[in-house]
Amino acid sequence: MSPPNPSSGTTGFFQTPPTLPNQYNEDITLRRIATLYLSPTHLPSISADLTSFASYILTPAVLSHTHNAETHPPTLSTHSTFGHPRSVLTTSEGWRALSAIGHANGIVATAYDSPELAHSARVAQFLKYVLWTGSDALTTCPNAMQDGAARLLANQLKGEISEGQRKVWAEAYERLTSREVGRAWTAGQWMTERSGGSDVRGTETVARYVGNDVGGKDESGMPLGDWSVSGFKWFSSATDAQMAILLARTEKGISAFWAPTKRKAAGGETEMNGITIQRLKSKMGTKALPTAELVLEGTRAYLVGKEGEGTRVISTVLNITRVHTAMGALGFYARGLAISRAFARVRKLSDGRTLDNVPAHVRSLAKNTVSYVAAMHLGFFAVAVLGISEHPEQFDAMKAEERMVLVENAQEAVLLSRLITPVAKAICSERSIAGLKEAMDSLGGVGYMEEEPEFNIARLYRDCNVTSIWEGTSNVLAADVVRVVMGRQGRHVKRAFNSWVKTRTGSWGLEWAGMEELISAERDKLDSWWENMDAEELAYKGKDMLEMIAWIVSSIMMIEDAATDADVVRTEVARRYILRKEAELETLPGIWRRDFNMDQRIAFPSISE
Ligand code: UCC
Ligand code: FAD
Repeated sequence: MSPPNPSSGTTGFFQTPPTLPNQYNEDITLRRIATLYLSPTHLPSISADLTSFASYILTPAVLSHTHNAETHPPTLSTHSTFGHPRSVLTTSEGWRALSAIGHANGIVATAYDSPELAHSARVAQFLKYVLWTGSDALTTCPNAMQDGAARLLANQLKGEISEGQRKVWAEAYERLTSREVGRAWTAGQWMTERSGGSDVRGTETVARYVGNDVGGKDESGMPLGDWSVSGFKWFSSATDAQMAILLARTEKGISAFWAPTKRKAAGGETEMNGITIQRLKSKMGTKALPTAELVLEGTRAYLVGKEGEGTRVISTVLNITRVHTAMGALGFYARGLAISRAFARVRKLSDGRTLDNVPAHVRSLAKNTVSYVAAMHLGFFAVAVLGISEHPEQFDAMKAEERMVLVENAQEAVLLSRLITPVAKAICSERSIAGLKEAMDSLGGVGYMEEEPEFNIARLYRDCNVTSIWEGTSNVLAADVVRVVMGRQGRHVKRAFNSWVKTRTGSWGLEWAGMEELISAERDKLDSWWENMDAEELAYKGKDMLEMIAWIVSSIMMIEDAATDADVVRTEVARRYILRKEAELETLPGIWRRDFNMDQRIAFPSISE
């Protein structure tokens, strides 16, 4: 037999490119979560919107923005040709286009302008957010702080503030919650300084009261604030935002401030509001995001909340941005797995099999999928209780069958939200990073390549890595949970969690008895940690505690999901997660093919049209 013709750059074997299907239709976990949390009244219209959005964000037009943003990082001009200092930040066209898509599609606004959805507006918002994250290039970061700032201002507008301040913040709130491109604002969150990001007590930025007589207007013609802030901020990601919430030291301690980033100069032209961008950060990922160091010199600002209570005040922003971080991480993970599935459907071995028929490969994918499903359930439970905590009266007034979230009342949801938010932020981030690494490996060398915006898992992986750092590292979030369970509200939070677990596990049929026992045992163990350890010991074991809480919440929600229709595959996913190692080891010799068949059903759910 004569040897075959040699391959060349243009002849021989070429891999069939994968096709990414509509992610909302294909990702059964997303669709089941939508069904679990959205009432039958709202589900059809939201699902239709998500389906069309999921198609749109995979179009070449959108992905070209992603590619442009990723390959054209922001630039900073610090001086003019003639040597005058200036801070001219230029972001890419792609970045600006993605930001506009986010605003127009209500990535933040959905949580504020959909009163008919009440508490489930948050679920609708974050279903879209998870889809969007894979195509976006981190415009969700300024969006996250925009959302946190909107919630903070909404709360402030309900309280006693001066008429002048009310006017300024009402305008800001309206812009932060707008879908109108050009009118909508994003926000920065300036907490971290060289002295510390986890611990902000060493804040060296100082605010001085200067009163109202100083005058001056911001870019939109509103009077500038009555405080003057000076200092240095070590990390500012939303550097192109129109406003920021920041921390600064006053005579009474650390205080929170609201400041526009631009103002009118004496000659009427627009200038920075006493802000100089010292330099842009050089980062592993989040390349399109203009993360910078800022020098503040006489930045005019309004005090938010009480002087000296800045950390508590800004925690409203933190709790929202932490949910965004969890959801962003899951969004990267979701897209990574979607790419992994698409690739496995087309990549052929020399024996003609595609990877979705290769048992060892499918087993890895199935394991990764189980971890994904668990993290998604944890994240969306955090979203659901956040939503209720923002609409307590409506929730309590609803009939049980309309609520769709399995908690007793709004008060329980508020307490659970305080406990679950840091857990979800830490665990969803860590799981997503690990899962994306595996997803990347599942494409072999192609997984490490960056050319195709549609299949760039390397970018998703780089970007996802920041999620376990910003908005609090995992140990710092564990310390936050210690603060919660040991603090003033600790007794109520622990009682709410224990009662929620008991109610849920007590509501299942006999078929779940074995699982119920395991979950109850873990809850008892957690409770004994809470009761018998002091704060120091609990913080020492903090990450283990996060894992325990996450495991309990994920297990419960996975069973609730599977139990809605006794779905065989969802039941097996829950079983595998809950039994952990045991489920992997129990396979008896000779019956692995049965397990492989289930692996395939877990990893490759059929596409719904
Ligand atoms: O990283 C950042 C932005 C990145 C971009 C994000 C984009 C997201 C989208 C992603 C898409 C992919 S901004 C920087 C974030 N920085 C942090 O997260 C800081 C981490 N450190 C902490 O969380 C610390 O726990 C601190 C700084 C919040 C608190 O430290 P302290 O000074 O020890 O605070 P205290 O004294 O314990 O707490 C002061 C008060 C207490 O209330 P009172 O005064 O009533 O006793 C606390 O209970 O604040 C309350 N408090 C909270 N309340 C503290 N944390 C919270 C909280 N999370 N919720 C409610
Ligand atoms: P440190 O606080 O010095 O922490 C170092 C290590 O010590 C960590 O592993 C941490 O877990 C550990 N540690 C610290 N304290 C404790 C403790 N009490 N218990 C146990 N372990 C502890 N910040 C902003 O304010 N605004 C932004 O827009 C912003 N954007 C960012 C963008 C990017 C890309 C990055 C990477 C960071 C950004 N940050 C921003 C900063 C970020 O929030 C901080 O980096 C983070 O909170 C950690 O603070 P640090 O860097 O000072 O680390």
